[in-house]
Amino acid sequence: MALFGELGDRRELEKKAKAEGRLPPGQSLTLKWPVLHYGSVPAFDPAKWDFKISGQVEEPKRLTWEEFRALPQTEVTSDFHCVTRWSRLDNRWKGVLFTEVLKLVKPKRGAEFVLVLAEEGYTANVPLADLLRPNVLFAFEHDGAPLAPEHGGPLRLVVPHLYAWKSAKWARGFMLLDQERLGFWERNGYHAYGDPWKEQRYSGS
Ligand SMILES: Nc1nc2c(c(=O)[nH]1)N[C@H]1C(S)=C(S)[C@@H](COP(=O)(O)O)O[C@H]1N2
Ligand SMILES: [Mo]
Repeated sequence: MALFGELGDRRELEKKAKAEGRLPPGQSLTLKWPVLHYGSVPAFDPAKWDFKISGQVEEPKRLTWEEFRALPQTEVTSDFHCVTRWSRLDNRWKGVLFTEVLKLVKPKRGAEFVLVLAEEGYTANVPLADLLRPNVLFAFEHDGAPLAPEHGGPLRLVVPHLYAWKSAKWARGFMLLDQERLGFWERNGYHAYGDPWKEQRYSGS
């Protein structure tokens, strides 16, 4: 009977989330946390890991794992919407705000676009202005526990107001650009921007 109990809870919570306007159109609520990515989970070696900021900056920057962990840390709570139609609410993330990382470089004029770079060549494009929001961060903790490797540990980007493919797992840096360059899923048919509230799922939608 526990199963019916769980289903009942989920439906109730989904109704509530809808009523509160927290569920974008076409999304359903999940209480679990699905694992979704292309390719395999990369191995993490703190001695070899680095984080690189490149492109349209006065001077490129490289941080070691130790240096990245020493940056000021913040906790934010946000909702997570996957284009495959599940949403997970109230995720508690801890990490380093994008704005904090950006302080380490001097962007050139016209650097309005970002290509986020992750392990194994995964990329995601996001306008710089979107990454400056106060709840966008590179996270290494979720709900009080270290981010599991399958969820992007040791470090993932979290961009709550866009579909979750923008929230690159296994992030290793980003490139500032003066022209938009499409990321991995965006080149494969997903929307260049990906606003879940406008259901910008696929390019042309
Ligand atoms: N590096 C990388 N990050 C990725 C992906 C991926 O394929 N590779 N998939 C994205 C998609 S489509 C989603 S829904 C979320 C899923 O995150 P989760 O597995 O932690 O739920 O990760 C995003 N980040
Ligand atoms: Mo997704």
